Amino acid sequence: MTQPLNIGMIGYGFMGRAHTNGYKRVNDFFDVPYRPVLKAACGRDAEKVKAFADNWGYESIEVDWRKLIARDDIDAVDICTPNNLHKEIAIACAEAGKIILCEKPLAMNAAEGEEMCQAVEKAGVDNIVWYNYRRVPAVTLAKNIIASGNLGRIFHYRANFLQDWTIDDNLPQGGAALWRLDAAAAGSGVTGDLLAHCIDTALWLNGSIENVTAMTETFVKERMHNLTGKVQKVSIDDACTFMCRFENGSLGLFESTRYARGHKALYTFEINGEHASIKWDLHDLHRLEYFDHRLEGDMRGWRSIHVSDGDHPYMGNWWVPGLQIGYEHSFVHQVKDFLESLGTDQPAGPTFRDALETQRVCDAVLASAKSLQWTNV
Ligand code: SOE
Repeated sequence: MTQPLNIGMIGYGFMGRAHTNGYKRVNDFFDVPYRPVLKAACGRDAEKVKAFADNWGYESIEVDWRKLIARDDIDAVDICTPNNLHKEIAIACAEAGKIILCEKPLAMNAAEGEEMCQAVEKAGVDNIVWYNYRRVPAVTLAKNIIASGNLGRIFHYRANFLQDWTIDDNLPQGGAALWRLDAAAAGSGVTGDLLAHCIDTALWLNGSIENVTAMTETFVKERMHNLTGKVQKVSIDDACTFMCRFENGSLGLFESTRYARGHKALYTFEINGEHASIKWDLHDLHRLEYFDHRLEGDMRGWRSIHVSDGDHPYMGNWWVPGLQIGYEHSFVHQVKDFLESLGTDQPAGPTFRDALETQRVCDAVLASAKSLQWTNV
């Protein structure tokens, strides 16, 4: 029997839409024990939140997140606000006994994240953070291949997340659309927004990171602030590059920027092991590239696995073998795994605790960029 699970969504931007699509689609394709019900959407602007609710099918709206959390008919709260509100809302949700799905990064920094972890663990509420790329079938397949020991000893982990949307000096910072450029709302720039994805995947695929050395740059030093109307200092990192050492002895190299002209969302990673290597590219997200040194001479070479067969992760529930799926399906998969895990002792990660580890790496990266020293995580 499928039980209803009443969702309260806080925030209605890009992520509010991506998550809602996940709630709406999941039961059409997966046999899970719960059926998300779009109970209420919440945002400060009543007109805008009403338009979102009407468009996506939420039954009601709230303009005060505290009222949403106080409602008895809300089982799970999805936090899709700017990062500076995650902690307060998550702790209030935990105290109210709500299930929590929080947008990444978990918090503004690790200290806040630790408080959030303690709150959910004390309350015993199920929780998850939306690091969605884990659930792209090709990335899940990479996880399975690595976990089977197929690559042997790992030597290198390399990841990039490149964009170009902030190059214009006249782009303002702050406000509903551009809070990612405002350190007071976002905490950091590309480190928390983009590298956090790369770090989450890396920790999942390759284990803990011991220490880092990093470099950041803010290319445009001042921007008009949408909330004050004044030209203000830009305090986020526009670009960040770091090297690290993983606990398994492998070396990591990560780069992220919003100044790579021509790249819109180029997330790539490559892992080189003793026997085999794998690489993945978000722009070709259904493919996993694999090289196996153990294959005989003529047959040795890079293989491009089209991760669309019925026995590939998640794919048996979609179309027929060979037909691919896309970005939005990673959110459907996250909802599916989360619903299956509810109330069990096998949480679908990344939990708040898992995401705190990513946050600690981000903090170490930013501290290293400031001190110009190697920094322990
Ligand atoms: C930023 O442009 C952004 O939308 C991130 O916030 C998302 O997390 C990332 O998946 C795509 O880029």
